[in-house]
Amino acid sequence: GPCPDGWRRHRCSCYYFSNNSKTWSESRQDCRERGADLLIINSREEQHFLNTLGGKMHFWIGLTDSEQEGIWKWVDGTTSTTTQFWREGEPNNAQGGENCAVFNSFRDTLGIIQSWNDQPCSLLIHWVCNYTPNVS
Ligand code: 2F8
Ligand code: CA
Repeated sequence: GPCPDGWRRHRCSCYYFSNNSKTWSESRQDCRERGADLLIINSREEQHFLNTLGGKMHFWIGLTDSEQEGIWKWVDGTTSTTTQFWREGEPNNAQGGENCAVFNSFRDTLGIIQSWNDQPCSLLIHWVCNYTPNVS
């Protein structure tokens, strides 16, 4: 297939789910060494795909407001305007020190899937890399 061994394919993109835990920056570095970057979620469909995987659903995504508090940017430099995928009450910059986003899905009592949370970038968490192979 178009994705390397150990990667999962969904639509046109390849996904790598880490087996260990790192800080957000170290996770991003790992992805770059793999010719990818931390996961950017582009659509509701992609968010849904990730929600259906189950298992350990707690990983860094490529979204940070380190540059400017409250302005959430993807690792490709684009600004995220999505509010619908954050967990209720998030992002809250708890204790003034949460600048990196984790995908941390669970179903609330109404059956609504709650997902993203901001957490301190220094936490050691699993991560997901992704990239879209060129068609040639
Ligand atoms: O209640 C949500 C809140 O839970 C924790 O703080 C008590 C999380 N903190 C860490 O994961 C370090 C917050 O990010 C989260 O907003
Ligand atoms: Ca938070």
